Order: sequence, then C-alpha cells, then structure tokens
Amino acid sequence: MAGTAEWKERNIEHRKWWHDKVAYQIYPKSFCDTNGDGIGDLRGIISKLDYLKELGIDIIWISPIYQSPFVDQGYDISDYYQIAPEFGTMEEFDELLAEAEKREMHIVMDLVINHCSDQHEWFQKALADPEGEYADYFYFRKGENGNPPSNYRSYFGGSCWEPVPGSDQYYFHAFAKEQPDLNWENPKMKQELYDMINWWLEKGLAGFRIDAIINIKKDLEFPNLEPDGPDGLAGFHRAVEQTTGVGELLEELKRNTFAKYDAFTVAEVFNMREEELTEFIGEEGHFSTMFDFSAHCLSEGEHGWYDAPDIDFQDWKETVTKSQLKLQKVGFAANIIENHDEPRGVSRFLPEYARNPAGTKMLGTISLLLRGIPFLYQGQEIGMQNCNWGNREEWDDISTKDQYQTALQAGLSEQEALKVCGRLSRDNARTPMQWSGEKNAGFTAGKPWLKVNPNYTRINVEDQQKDADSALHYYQKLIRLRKSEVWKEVFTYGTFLPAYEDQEYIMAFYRYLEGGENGRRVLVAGNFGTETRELPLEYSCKKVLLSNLSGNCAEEKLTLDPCGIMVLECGGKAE
Ligand code: TEU
Ligand code: CA
Repeated sequence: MAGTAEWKERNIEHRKWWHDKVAYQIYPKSFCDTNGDGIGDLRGIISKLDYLKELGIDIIWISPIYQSPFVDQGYDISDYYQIAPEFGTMEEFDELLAEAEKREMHIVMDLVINHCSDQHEWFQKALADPEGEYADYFYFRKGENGNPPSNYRSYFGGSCWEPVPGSDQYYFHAFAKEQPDLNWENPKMKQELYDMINWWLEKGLAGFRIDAIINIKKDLEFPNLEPDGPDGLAGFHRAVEQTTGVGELLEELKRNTFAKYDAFTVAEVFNMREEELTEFIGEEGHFSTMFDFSAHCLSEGEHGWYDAPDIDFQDWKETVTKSQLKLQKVGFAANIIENHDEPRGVSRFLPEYARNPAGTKMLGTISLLLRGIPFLYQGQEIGMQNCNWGNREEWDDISTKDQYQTALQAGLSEQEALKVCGRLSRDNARTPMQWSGEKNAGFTAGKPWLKVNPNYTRINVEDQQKDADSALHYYQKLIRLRKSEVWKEVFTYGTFLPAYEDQEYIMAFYRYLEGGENGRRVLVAGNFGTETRELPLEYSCKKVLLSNLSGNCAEEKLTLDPCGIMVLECGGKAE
C-alpha cells in the first residue's frame, strides 16, 4: 500500500509525458469512409479529430495503414514505407499528423515486425533464391524425413511451416502462411527495421503500438512439443512460453529507436514470464506500457473458441484486482475492455441484464479509473455491442474462419459453431463505426466492406450527441473528471486499493494519494447485481464526483441501484 506513495516520491523526476493521457484505438477500415468505396480512410479520421478531441482523447493509435494485401487486415505488411492506397496517401497521412498536432493530440501507429507479408520484397527475393541473402531474413529450414521441421500449430491454424516451392525447405510463420516471420537473429534485417522505425519517428509520430512482439525470439532448434490437439500439433504459444532471451532483442530495439525520440510504446504481449514484468514495463523497461489482457484471457478455451467459457463476474473482479495490485508496483499497464481482436466489452464483461446504457457507463467507469493508461476502442464510447451473425458468409476475419473449422472438427453442428464463434469473433469489433441512424450507420455512402451491426438505429453517435444522458456524454464527463486539475494526480499516480471485496456483485476500489497537498481519496463502486445494495461507508462522503443513476450517498452509507456506479470524494474516516 505504501507502494504507490513511495513510487511517487521516487518518480517526481520520472514523470513521462504519456502517464496522464487517455488513448483511443482506431480500426481505420471501419472508422469513417469519405469516398464511398466502403472502406474507412485517412480523410475520415481527419474529419473526426474534433469529435475525438471533444471526447477527451490525447493519443490515437491507428491499426495498420501500411501497404498490404489485407490477408490479415493490414497486419501483413508488404511495404513499411507506403500508405495503403485503400486508406489514402502519404500527403494525407502528413496532414493527419499536422491536424492532430494542432489539437495537441498524438498519433501512434501499429508496428508489425514479428512478420511481414509474403508479398514484401524481402520475401519475394527469398523465394526467388532460397539459398540467398534474403532467405536469411526469414526462418528457412529443411524438413525432417518429409515432415516439417517441427510440429507447431500457427495461431490461425495449421502448421507453422510452409514448403518453399521448388526447394526442400520450409519457412516459418506464427500466424497465416501469408505472414512469414522475420529472422531477429539477422543483424542486417534488424537494422532495416530500426531504420524504418526511425524514419516514421522522424516524421513526428509519437510512438507505436507493438504487435505480437513476444513472438520474435525463437528457439532456433525448434524442438517438437507434446501435441495438444487431434491434429498432432502443439500451439506455437507453448514454444514461446519456453523460450528465453527476448529481453535482449527488445532492449536493443528500444536503444536503437524509441529511446532516441522519447517515444511512447505500448506492447501487445501474451504468454510472458511473470518475473519479467519489471524488465518489460518498469521505469527502465523495454516499453512505456503494455496491455493488461488478464481479464480477456478468462475466456480462453482449452482447444479453441468452441470450448471457451463465459466470463463469471467474481472471476473477473478477482482477476482485475489481482492484476492491478501487481502492476502498480512495477509501472503502468494499458487498460482496455476491447480491441480489434476481442469481442465488445459490453457483450463480454456485463451480464445480459446489464447490457444497457447504465451498464455500459458502469463498465466504462471501472476501466477508465483503474490505475494505468486507459485505451478506448472505437465505438466503446457509445456502447457498441457484438453483432448477431446470420451465417458464416458474413465473416471476413481469418481467425474466425479457422475457429469455425476447428469447432466443426470437434463435432459441433454448423449452427452451434456459428454461435460459439459469433460470440468471440474478431469481426464483432470490426463492424463499421455507428455514426448515425442513417443508411449504413452513416459510415459510408457505398457498400460497407463488412456488415453493419443492425442495432445502429438504436446505438449511434448522432442520437447520443443529442441526449445529455447518453453513454457518449457520460464518457466525456468521465474523461474530464479523470483529467481534471484536481483529480488528475490521483487518477494517474494514486494507489489502487480494492474495497468491499467480500460483497457479492460489487466491484469497488479506492484510488488515493497520501499526505501533503495532494492527499486525496476517491471511492469507485459499481453494482453488477440485480438488486439495490447498501454499502456502509468507511470514509464519509464529501462529494459525488460522478454517477450514472440517481444513486444515493448519505453520511454513512452508499445506496447503489442495479447497474449503478458512483465515484465519491472521500472525507474523513467514519467512526
Ligand atoms: O494479435 C496477436 C495475437 O496474439 C492474436 O493472434 C490473438 O491471439 C488473436 O487475435 C485472438 O484471435 C496481433 C494483432 O492484434 C492481430 O490483429 C493480428 O492478427 C496478429 O497480431 C498478427 O499480426
Ligand atoms: Ca474510403
């Protein structure tokens, strides 16, 4: 508990420009289309900067906009120096940077350097000469007795090894076969990446979200592992868990790039070693921050999405609490409820009866007032929800299609497979942003590249802008509170302390700073149950800073209706 106070003492001169910021992820293909081709574009992003500014956003992370064949929606890059023509031009990108700067907002790009596209020049050269220099930009290996070099299953299904046509070699891919992994043991390849990263940073980029980075370190023996599925393969993540030494690569990466620019970096890391946390995001860590996926991992199935459990409130509460207590000792986590790979938070973390505006606000309040850097995902601020998928033809996502097959192979019927995969499909988050109640949710004048969630007539920005009680207005207030002069320090550096832990269906915590002129404490308490609850107050209620319902706070007790959440300024300790 003294932890954070100490932390703060120690860190007066270690404050970073990004500690108190609020970030927002844009999935460009689905954000806003301005030329009617059904695909969101850079002009669309520029046109919404004022909207984001009003929401209170400081940092905008844009999912990949580089040239790509879009096998994995831009996470397969064929030229790191080009903007995909689907999204616009480099001039428009420069304009976006300038317009963001005018509004004191920072642009962060996605950095996908574990792999590139099979259409990238390097890989094309490697294929043309499998014994040549460029083959060593990738992992080219000979097979074993007619089999691939090892029995790893890629994240998107099937072997990690793909035969190199016209040779006895295979190349390695952790994701799709169109996403060959880059060889991080090759100094020349690494230097090319560093140059590219610095080129973008020189342009004025504030930093990067770093994709799938834990995968870059390979055990060059590629040892076979115990199979974990009927296909006789073992998930590649199991190999990642056993491999050591990623830290050296990450440190070198940082030294040669980000550190020179005071860049903000947020890493996407799964399957890391717990004991490496400080090395990753401590004061001198490899990254500024990394996403806390602990709650998301609760719905990981043993064999796939088909055997994935629903999230139980108590598990969620305990997981978030444990994670906060651990992370605050080390540094800053990046908190999310959803992103472009995950289902919508409202549909996932709220029980069915709470998937309404009040519940949406309650979940948002928890996520944004936890200790760490809040990342909103586009549409979260209006409470967008999962889509009802009518048939599998409606899906675009490569991972969803693979999981659907896996479910069928496990014996599920087509209807069942549609249902279980629809629940976790990455396309849930990728349906077009719902700007208005007009055709195609106001996202495009053309034919949208992916189905629009039919609930846009109910859930959209335009209606919520007119309604003072909407999720959108609430999110604006919430962010304003978080960033207000009086409370910024507490919400940025204040200790997280769980409260009312033994109260069923209550998620509550304090954020506080001890002593001095910043000595302040707030209580955040939400009721995830179906009955009105009364909580005895440990500290007197000085003021209600924010609430989503007409909850009630008397001297010594707090009354919370179902789906009600309150943020209270605490006074003195109750007798
Ligand atoms: O995701 C990495 C990752 O681990 C995902 O495969 C995740 O487990 C999966 O999406 C769950 O279905 C990153 C990107 O965020 C994702 O969009 C890309 O597809 C992937 O890397 C490959 O670049
Ligand atoms: Ca367009």
